[in-house]
Amino acid sequence: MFKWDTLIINANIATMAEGAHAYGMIDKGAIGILNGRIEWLGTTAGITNSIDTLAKEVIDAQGCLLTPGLIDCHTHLVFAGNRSDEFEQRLNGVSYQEIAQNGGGILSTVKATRAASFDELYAQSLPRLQALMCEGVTTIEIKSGYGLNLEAELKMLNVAKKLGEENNIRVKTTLLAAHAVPPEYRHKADDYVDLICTEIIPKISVLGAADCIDAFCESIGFSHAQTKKIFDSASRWGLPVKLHADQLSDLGGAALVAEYSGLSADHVEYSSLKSVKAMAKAGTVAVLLPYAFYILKETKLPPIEAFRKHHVPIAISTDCNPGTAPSSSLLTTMNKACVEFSLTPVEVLTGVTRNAALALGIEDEVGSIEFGKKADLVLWHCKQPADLCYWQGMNRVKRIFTARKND
Ligand code: DI6
Ligand code: FE
Repeated sequence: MFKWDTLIINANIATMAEGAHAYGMIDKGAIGILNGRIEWLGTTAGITNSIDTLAKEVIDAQGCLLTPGLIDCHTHLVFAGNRSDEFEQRLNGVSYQEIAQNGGGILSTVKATRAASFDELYAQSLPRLQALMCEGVTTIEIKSGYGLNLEAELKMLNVAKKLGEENNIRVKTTLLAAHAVPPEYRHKADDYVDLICTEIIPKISVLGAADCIDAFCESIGFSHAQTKKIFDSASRWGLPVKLHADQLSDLGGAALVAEYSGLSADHVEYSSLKSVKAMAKAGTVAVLLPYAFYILKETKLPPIEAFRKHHVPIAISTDCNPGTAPSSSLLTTMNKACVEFSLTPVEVLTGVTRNAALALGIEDEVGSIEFGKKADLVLWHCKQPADLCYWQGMNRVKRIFTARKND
């Protein structure tokens, strides 16, 4: 009888454990995995038994880096259609407003997503998921928000769930019915908010179709008061909240989501010091989305120094979406977080592991390499964690370990 299913030896382990120094490195580390859980963690030299008798499979990492599986905690990965034509139009001088007036923007994706069958939506979304998985992403959050009615939002959420069931990845789903006002509610945004609160959220909650509720609180999205109504409904139905907050202007969104003890405030470029303090008090994570910042040529940086000073956990995510973040590369986003936001590689790796888990409320299960946590791990063809942020166009994944669903 073997003690473990898998034993990894001679790995340069970045545990990312809370309280540990920087990456929480263990040089020449070893990990024993049983039933998808980390059952033992130490140094290779600390193994006294004959190695071959300990596990069914022994992997000699030969000094390569081992990290927790990466977590992409904010994506709009499920959608139909393509907006490269808008990208091209914008580069030829057509404004966002003109594109939107001509039926483009979010609403063009809504049209395509509503028209797509479940299977078409699944097929179009799968390559984006696979691209992220190839880079070592083992947990992903996927939002709805291009359906904007119960039926189509549910279709998106069920596609997201099926993507998780059929591929070896943990999926957390988020209802983002308050992403935009659908065309049939034009000039009647309050009526649409009522529909979300009294029909969509209750049904989604009863069906268990989403783990969380999100909204786009912005002058071009939903107001502070409308967002509050949505959060009240979410609270009544027992669902945690998060928010697209203060991306283009300061509507006090980050403070609002903190008021509801929200999991995260996302984007947060324009958040005030008052909001930062409210987030610190509530334990709300700041999810930074440097790829959207880069595509929009935004110049207002998120209040990073204030987050550091007040110990607001920072997470990093792709925002994978067809408009403002056409990317399914978390590694590229990590590089952008360093260069655009001057975050350090330690902050960035923490932001796609431990703090991303915190932003999804699953920090007890994943996000760091610690005894008892799920064995979602990535072995890389490099030795230093900074290599993951540093070199572009090089996928260094050597092997991905994912705990099975029920482990
Ligand atoms: N903020 C954004 O930047 C995206 N959604 C959001 O709430 C835009 C999504 C899109 O253009 O399709
Ligand atoms: Fe987003």
